Amino acid sequence: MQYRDGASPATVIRREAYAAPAYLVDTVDLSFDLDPAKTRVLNRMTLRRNPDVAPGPLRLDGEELNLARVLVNGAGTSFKMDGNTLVLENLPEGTEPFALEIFTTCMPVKNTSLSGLYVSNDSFFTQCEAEGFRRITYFPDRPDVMASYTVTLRADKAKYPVLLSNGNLVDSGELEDGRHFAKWVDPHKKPCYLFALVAGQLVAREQRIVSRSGKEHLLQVYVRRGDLDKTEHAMNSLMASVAWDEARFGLPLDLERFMIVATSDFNMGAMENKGLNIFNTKYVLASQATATDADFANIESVVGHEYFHNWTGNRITCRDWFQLSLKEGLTVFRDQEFSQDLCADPSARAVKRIEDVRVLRTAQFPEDAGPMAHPVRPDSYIEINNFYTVTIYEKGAEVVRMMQTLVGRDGFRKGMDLYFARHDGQAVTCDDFAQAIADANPDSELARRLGQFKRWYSQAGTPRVAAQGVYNPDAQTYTLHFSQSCAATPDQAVKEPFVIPVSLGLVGSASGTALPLHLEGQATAATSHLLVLSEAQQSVMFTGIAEQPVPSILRGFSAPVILDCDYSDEELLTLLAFDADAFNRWEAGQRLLLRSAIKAIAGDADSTPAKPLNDALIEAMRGVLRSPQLDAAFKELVLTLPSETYIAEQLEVVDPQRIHAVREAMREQLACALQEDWEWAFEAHQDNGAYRPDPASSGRRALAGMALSFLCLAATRSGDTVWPGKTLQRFKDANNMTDRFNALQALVGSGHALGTQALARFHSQFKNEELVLDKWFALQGGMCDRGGQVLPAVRQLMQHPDFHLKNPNRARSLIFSYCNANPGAFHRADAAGYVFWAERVIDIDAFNPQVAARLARALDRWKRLAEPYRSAAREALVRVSSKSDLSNDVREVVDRALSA
Ligand code: B3K
Ligand code: ZN
Repeated sequence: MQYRDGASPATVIRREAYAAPAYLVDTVDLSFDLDPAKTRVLNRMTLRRNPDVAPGPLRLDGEELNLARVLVNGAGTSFKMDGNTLVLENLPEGTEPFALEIFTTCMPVKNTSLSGLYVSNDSFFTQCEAEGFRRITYFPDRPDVMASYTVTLRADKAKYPVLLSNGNLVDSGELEDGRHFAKWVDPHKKPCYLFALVAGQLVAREQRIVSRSGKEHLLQVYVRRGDLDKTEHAMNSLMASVAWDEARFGLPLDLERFMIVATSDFNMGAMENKGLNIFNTKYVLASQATATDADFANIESVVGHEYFHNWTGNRITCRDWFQLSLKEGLTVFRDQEFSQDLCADPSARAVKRIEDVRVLRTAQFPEDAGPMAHPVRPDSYIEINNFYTVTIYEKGAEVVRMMQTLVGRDGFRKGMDLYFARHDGQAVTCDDFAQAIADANPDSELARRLGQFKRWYSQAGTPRVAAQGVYNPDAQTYTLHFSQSCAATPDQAVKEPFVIPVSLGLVGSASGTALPLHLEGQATAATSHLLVLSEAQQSVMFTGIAEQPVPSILRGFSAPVILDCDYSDEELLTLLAFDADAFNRWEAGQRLLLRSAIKAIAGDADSTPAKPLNDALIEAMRGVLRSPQLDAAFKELVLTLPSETYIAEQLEVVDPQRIHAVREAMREQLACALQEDWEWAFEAHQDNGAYRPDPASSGRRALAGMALSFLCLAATRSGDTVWPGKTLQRFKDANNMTDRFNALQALVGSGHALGTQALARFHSQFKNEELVLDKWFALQGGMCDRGGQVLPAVRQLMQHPDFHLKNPNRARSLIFSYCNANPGAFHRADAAGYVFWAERVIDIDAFNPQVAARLARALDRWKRLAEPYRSAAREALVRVSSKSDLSNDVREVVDRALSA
């Protein structure tokens, strides 16, 4: 394999090879003279040998730095370079602290990778996780080296009036030549990946709060001047986060000042730098005119996520990057719980859970079954940035959730308390976390089976659980037989059984009621039971079951597994109508829809079945839509068809065009068969009051939006002009972005001619709103392909004056929407989609490897594709792989795809 010179060497890093650092850094005193073309960085550290490690040289990481001076205890010293590593051998003997001073310069304006110190819109920002600090100064760039930081920033005052870093501002003032300075001291020790600085023309929304303990804190949200009116929701979300972490986990804010800063050039969502979170504008800025309900919800959860990292990530951090899920899985779990706890009613909680599971199943399950499959705690990597994955984050969160399920909510809180009591201020491992939860709950199933439970950390792949029920009407017993298995993944041929918590209940097939569950020999009469699977095969028997039951298994999606159960259509209809568990009610509907899709896909290959859905299912869907009991948000989820990606995952051989055609036929059928119901749904879910992005009103808007898109679709088929006209009117009159964008999507998605007009109007109305322009590009990249017009349109849009490839949000909005999220348009028989993909991966890799490597993942599942797609996709991968100067990031992704 060939890897690009320069950056980091293309070595495989192995978890087993972990060695404690040879030197510890106690203090770091950084001085920056900020200049876009040449920033000077003076780094004065105190270090000492780690007494637990055999003496050796000091190795400091650095990348793209110009080294000017190295002093040890104030005097010059010899050093050598080993690739990018600065090696110091002649250091003072013994374990006494010594001073090391390093002076370097770097070029922020040329930094297009957005890792390290860079310039965006004339302001300075940093991004250090995972290994960006080495692009700022020479340092042992690893999370288990924790130090106290003092930072002095100097810059031109007119250009950079605001100078921020972690912790507390202890001094500031004027300098000569129109420059000024600010000095910051972080009271907490931290790993260098949590270092941050910001300098620029920014303004802040401020809020003073008093915590439970009576302490005062200052919260600030910094943005560009024109964006201040879009910061209220982010600030409210931050206040809610502070209150929630105190109430639910007893974790207070440990800083006098907590800052969020927004930037429009950012590789991911946000970053939890200590006391100075840096955010993608997408997860800060919102107004009812520019942001959708989904944007408001995402802001709430990302603000929460970064804030919660302050304890789970910052106070207790990772020993090494293999432990990434220690902070990410746990913090995703916490932000999911936060969003659920903010929901007023149980139905909204269930909706949130369904949305989270949908992400897991459409993104993580494919990852677990593809060439990039890796355990929640990986064993090796080449480029750590490739492992900020849905497996580490979302599956990691499910692993934490299972622990909570096994020890109970109170038990989990006790476990968290013990985790902090033991490890506050340390860099630890996933084992340490699991041990604390288990030790705080010694009588739990988790403690009893901890070793086996931890296979969730070490074994990749999605387990399958097969369930079969046997009812004995004479004995009135019902036995459920379970078996579990897990397919091989790259590097892991054989898997041992997992510990799988299966929450279940029984629904009477005739009565539709929840049946009391008597376990053999026990007198409990609950209607829900938690069965813990740990063997390859296991059974459970319930007694006193008076009628044939339908099993409701894996309630609330109690484990991240694929459940195979031979339900009849009637049984699924019973669950859809009666299951007390909202998640499984939704799941039953999805199974029915999926089943119809798969059957149609397998049918006559020469024609697309006009009506893949049978009458019973259509009637059931009508029943859900018209139900007076169910919430609008839940209805919208039930009536949303499984995605093309999710359907593809169920098939051995994937013909993306066939899947697309069948799914479109299903959409049309729902549109036409339920036309009157959609008309009713649209009219009945109007919100006339003031805009509020709460779950109930968002749900109504979502259902009304869905109704519009079905009505426009039906209209294009029937030639009706009333609904497209109404939709255009709504598009024009809407008083919020959700309704406006839903109307736009309905017109564009149905292929109606009015869509073009609306798109043009939308652009001119929002041409000064970056985040709205992203939506405009994304809509067009994700458009339903009718006759192959999407790719030429995407190529055309790349020439649009508002398209900027170097801005990650903009690149994602157009290119990712097409390559990663529009399978029906991307997988073309003429391979032109893949050619486009290869060109973009190579282009972007030249300036931003992290973003390029994400795009490279679009062809992960090429081996499952039917011909001619499969060969064409392989060719495109080979084309990228054969470039000699690829980044390690892209190289690792494409080579894994080709070799797995
Ligand atoms: N910890 C950061 C992600 C950093 C990604 C580096 N490639 C954001 C988060 O998970 O909260
Ligand atoms: Zn995170």
